[in-house]
Amino acid sequence: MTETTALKSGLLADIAAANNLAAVEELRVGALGKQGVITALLKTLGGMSADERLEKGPAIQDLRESVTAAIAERKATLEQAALDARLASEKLDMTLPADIGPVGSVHPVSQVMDELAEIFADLGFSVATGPEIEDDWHNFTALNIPETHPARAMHDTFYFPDVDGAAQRMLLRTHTSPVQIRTMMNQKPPIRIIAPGRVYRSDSDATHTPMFHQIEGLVIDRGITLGHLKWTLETFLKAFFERDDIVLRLRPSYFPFTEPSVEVDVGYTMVNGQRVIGGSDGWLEVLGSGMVHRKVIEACGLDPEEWQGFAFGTGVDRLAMLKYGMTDLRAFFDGDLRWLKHYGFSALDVPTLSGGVGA
Ligand code: 2NM
Repeated sequence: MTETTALKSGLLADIAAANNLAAVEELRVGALGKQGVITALLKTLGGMSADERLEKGPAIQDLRESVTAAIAERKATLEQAALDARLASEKLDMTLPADIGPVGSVHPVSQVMDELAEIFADLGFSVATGPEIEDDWHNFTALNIPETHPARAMHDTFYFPDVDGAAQRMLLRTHTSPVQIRTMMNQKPPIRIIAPGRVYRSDSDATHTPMFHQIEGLVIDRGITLGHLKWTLETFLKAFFERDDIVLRLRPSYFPFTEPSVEVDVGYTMVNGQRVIGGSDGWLEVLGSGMVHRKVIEACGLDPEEWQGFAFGTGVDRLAMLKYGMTDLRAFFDGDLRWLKHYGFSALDVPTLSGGVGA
């Protein structure tokens, strides 16, 4: 065996035995690096006679090629093994249940707001929003609420301190009606909107919290009548309570911003000592409504001879209590995890008309 063949079999055996990339690299430097044995042999070719080069050259070239190929192959094998090991150690079984610790829930107020948006979207209404800090004009004046109206008394409204030079006194909106005012001023009729959101009144007992949630609706078009109002509210209440035996009772009432004004009661039945919506054993007041007062339409820059409409309003918190059976309003805002777990909804139970709004 020549020196070259011996060197070749020795190097190939070493390469095959190298069990990590660092060892392969060490062999490569030792053989093919600047000071490597093969590099040294290649350098001897230059000093050989033509005959000697013809005799020894092919074996040296073969040695270089074989060792280069063996190193590349061993390197690739070890890299693939390292990748396989890493993939195996980092494997995640996506079919296992996720362990994400305590899970939150959707608050009944949010759930009911989503249900209402879904129901009214189906009737062609869009959702409108506006500022919770309002001025006197949008919250009262435009709604035909005169300076002397009791709703303006200090004990009901949270006013901000007067600011010198300010055009108007600012307040926390007492209802979402200013959203309807802003919409009528900025959007051309026909208008079909609902305005859900937080409202504030200086009032606090078992059935009142200083902040609560309201939803109001507004339709403005030509030739709108009380009949449209009644159909809309009946359709809404049937969808919301998910019952066909909903009975409405309309009573004449008074609001400064509607004429005529109508209070809407919904019938209930006693089941195991509990009031259940449906039937007509007794009545619960659920909505205020009416035909929008012509002074309100005028205040928004519209001609009341051309445009008429109806509006309605109700408390979201109260609707949630009626549908889901809570008895104490104050618990809504206590942030008690046990209450939230009991009355909360899964984030995945999105209300849909096909699947049931109160999933
Ligand atoms: C209610 C009851 C009756 C109402 C009226 C208006 C507006 F801006 F169009 F005049 N918005 N909301 C309204 C009418 C609200 O809540 C009990």
